[in-house]
Parts: sequence; structure tokens; C-alpha cells
Amino acid sequence: MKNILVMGAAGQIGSELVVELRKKYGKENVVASDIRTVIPTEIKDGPYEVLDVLDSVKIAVVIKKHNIDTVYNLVALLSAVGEAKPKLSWDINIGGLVTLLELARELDFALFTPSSIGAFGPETPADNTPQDTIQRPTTIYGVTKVAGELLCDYYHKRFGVDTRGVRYPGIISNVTLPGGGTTDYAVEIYYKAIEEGTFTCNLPAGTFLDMMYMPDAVKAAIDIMEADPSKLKHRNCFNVASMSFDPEMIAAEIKKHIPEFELKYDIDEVRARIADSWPNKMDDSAAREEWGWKPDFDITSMTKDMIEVLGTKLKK
Ligand code: AKB
Repeated sequence: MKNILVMGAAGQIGSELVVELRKKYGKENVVASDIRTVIPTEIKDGPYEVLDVLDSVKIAVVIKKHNIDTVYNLVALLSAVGEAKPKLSWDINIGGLVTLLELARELDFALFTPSSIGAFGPETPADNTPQDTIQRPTTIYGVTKVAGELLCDYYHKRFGVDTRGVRYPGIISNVTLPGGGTTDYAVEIYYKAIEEGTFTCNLPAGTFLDMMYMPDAVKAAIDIMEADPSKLKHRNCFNVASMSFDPEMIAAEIKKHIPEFELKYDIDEVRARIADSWPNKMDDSAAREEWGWKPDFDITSMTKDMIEVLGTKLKK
């Protein structure tokens, strides 16, 4: 990767991926882009382009202008908001992806597109979910993720486009809040624990889901694009895992730092149903074997870091 374009750079993953990519490849070589005209503070230190993922003409201009060889496509409507706006979810998630795949074919750049635990469904084995298994999701988000995985494989096999991706768990971070996801509670709980000492969770106790701390999510995105292609038996998309927990487990970790913390419940039926259809814990051995994936954080080290970082940030 020499010249990189990050689409959706103002979002939860994008805002931190850009920072890490700029550290590694140089500020001028990482172009951040988003449909938003207001540039987030964290990514103001390098090139920024206002881009709509459906505007193929403008994207082509930007790719040629900056001589881009790698694009990170982080534009997506997440699972819960997708259930409220299924048509928009398809248009953005798949329309955007097809736009970029066609451009990648024409202009010859590598394309990273994340999939998700949302690409699985109720018939998928929930524990140690295999890399290759049944994928019959029951959300529009999941439908777009499975279709996206297949499209990326198709463009790779049929046209030789260098497509790669990972299936992300819920991502926990302390810079930019996620929006419209099913796993968002696992971020909000830290903010509320620090600000109010209490949190009302919208998923029931006992809902186990794969989760990952942002530094590991960013590392996965960079490492898969740097991986030796001759070693990749899979491309779209690798299971990547680091921890699996339910609301009670994360609350117990938070209580180690904030003993008076109290967890309450007010269940959101839509999110609860979505979470119930997703795996408890994925098997990520293919990623470990094919490109050396290994996470750095578990629930204990992540919680310590989140409380330290957010404690300082929220007191300012
Ligand atoms: C969501 O909850 O929709 C996302 C995801 C797991 O893909 N965080």
C-alpha cells in the first residue's frame, strides 16, 4: 500500500484507521473521505475529500488525482438502522460496493470491504462459528454483507481484482461513537458508567456476541491488506475474533474499576432479535493460519484502557 483512500473516514472505524494508516504510510499518502463536509478533528492533519460512495465519476477523479492503489470501503448502514430503512441499506451497502468494485476493475486498485458477524443467521452454528458455514442472515444488513462477500469473491475470481476483507465483531472504541448497530451498547456502557455510574442495556443478559477493541480492528484491516496474497486461501471474508461476552460480563469488568456501577435492562426487541440470530463466538483459525491474525486485547485489558482513556476525555 502506497497511496490509500479511506471512504467513510468520519465513521467509527474510519476515524481511527486513518490515524493509524497515516502513522505507518505518511500523512500525505492517506486520503480521508466522507460524505460529511465537516472534517473530524482526528483526521484534519492530511488530505480530505468529500465523497459520496455512489458518485462513481467523482471517486474516479479523486483516485486518479492521488494515484490511489488501495481503497478502504467503510461506508455502510449498520444492522438496527438497516431494519428501519431496508431499501436505503441495500442502496448504500451494495450500491456503494458495486460502484467501487467496477472502479477497482477499471483503475486497478486493491479494495478492503468489511463484512460482519451480521453475515450469519439463526441456522449458523453459534459456537465456534466456522470460517465456511451456512450463511442465511435474517436482517437486511446481513443480506448486504453476504452479498458483498460473494461479490468481492466474484470480482476477484472473474476479473482479478484484489479484494480482501474480514468479518468484524462489534467494535468498541473511545474516539467516535458507532451509530445504528446492535452491538452499540458495548460502547455506550463505558460512557454511561463514567458519566452516570449506571447504564440501561437494550440487549438481555445472556446475549453473548463477539466483540473487539478498536486497536485490534484497525490492525486486522491493515494486516489483511499487507498479507502475502499467495498464502490467502480465503479473501472475502475472514472471521476475526478476540473476545465474546454478554452484558453481565462487561458490567463485572467495569465494576472492578467503578464498584458502584449499576446495570439495568430495557430490552429493544428489534436489537434483541438481531443479536439472537448472530453467533456467540466465531472460530478465527483461518485468519490466524493464512495471515497471522492475533489480537492484543481481551475484555480485561480493553476495559482498563477504555476507563482510563474515557475517564480523562470525559472529565475535560
Ligand atoms: C452492528 O451491530 O450492526 C455492527 C456489526 C456487528 O456489524 N456493529
